[in-house]
Amino acid sequence: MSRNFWSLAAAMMFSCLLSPLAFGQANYDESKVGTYQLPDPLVCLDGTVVKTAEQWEKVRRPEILEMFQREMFGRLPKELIEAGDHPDFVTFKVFESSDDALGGKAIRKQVEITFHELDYAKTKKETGREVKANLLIYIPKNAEGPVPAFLGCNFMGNHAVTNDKGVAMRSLIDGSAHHIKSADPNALRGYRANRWDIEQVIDAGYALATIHYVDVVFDGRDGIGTGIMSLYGDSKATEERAPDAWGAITAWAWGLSRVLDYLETDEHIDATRVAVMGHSRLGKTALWAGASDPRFAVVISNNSGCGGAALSRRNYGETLAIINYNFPHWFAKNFRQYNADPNTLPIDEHELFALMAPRPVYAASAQNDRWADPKGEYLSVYHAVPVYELYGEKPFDGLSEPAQPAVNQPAHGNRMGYHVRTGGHDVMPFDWTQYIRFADQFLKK
Ligand code: GTR
Repeated sequence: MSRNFWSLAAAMMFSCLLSPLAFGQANYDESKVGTYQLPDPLVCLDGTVVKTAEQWEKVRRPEILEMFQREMFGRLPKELIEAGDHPDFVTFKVFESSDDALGGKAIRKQVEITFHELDYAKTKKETGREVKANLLIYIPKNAEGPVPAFLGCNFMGNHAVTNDKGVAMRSLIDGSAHHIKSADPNALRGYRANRWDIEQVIDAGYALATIHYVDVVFDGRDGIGTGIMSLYGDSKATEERAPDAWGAITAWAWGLSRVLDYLETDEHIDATRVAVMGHSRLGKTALWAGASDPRFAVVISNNSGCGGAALSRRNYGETLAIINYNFPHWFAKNFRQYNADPNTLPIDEHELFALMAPRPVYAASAQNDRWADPKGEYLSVYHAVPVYELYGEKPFDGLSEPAQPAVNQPAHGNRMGYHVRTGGHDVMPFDWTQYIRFADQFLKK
């Protein structure tokens, strides 16, 4: 084993152990979860009960979206809201492509995304303050195009999702989830290939698109104000930002929407058929991207846990107090108000799922990933069902019961899906098989 291997392993173990140790005991006893009452997604702030999809879309959905922005994830800066989709200060350049990738099965494309200062369209000047991100895309060669796609952020760089030596490195090792430092930039090449079953995706006729989230904003306590946050908004450090200003998850999600802007221009991809998917903190990001940008056709959360798929009101595994302490940069500062008593939060995560309706949405848990509260992840899906029913979508049997579907027995309903598999916090080929099977119902012509 190389020294690099051991320093990587030590760094990973340290970062995994840190959170639970620093915060005393997380509860893993179902009898101590506590009693709670979830906010009703179908009751408006003025007490009106939502009876139609139209009322949901006009009144209640905007109310819930506003509360998620204000109280939890934080708002985009005004100028980004005003710029909408396809902002003229974000540009794309294909800098590499090959039609002989993955043993000849796939086309590989690499696109440099440049986030410019706001007045770029006027000045056309590169000021040296641009932020750049690399987008990696694999497109199946044997499928009739334009093809549907899976899109997600990755943790350790595009070169870490595959052993394909053609993938450019954007060097950034610092600031990725596990703070791995190594003198050898190649140390991470293929390091996370196990989580990205690209062959399975390609063989199923989907493209795969991914960016390294750290290209957008650094993932660390001092991440606020870095990356694109240094270009847009008030660029203040974590503790100085406005209570409802964006956290890193909002920035990463906005980055995913910009990737979708690019995909809309790519002749190989049908951008109306893109599933946004993410694991863990990037699963939280995928959910928030899906809620914020209705162009995402399918939304998938893999083991996203607290602040993602899991109900905040259940005292099981990671809690709001723990997550806000460990990761103060992920959410709006307002979110911390609910540390002591999540029951006072005006929203809960079932309503994040409801924001996707009627688009297909999926949550996956892992049996040993108790930190993420698998049952709480299921209950969010279950409690979003009434909103989907406004659209006449009868949920599949397995999703109409408060009891979690059995382990390794995916419940794929009409537009909602869930599974819990054996194993731990990870993305496994089994997970991809389910996502493809679920997505096939909606994204295959
Ligand atoms: C953990 C964190 C989780 C989850 C995970 C990850 O430390 O407590 O909420 O997001 O990191 O992203 O890997």
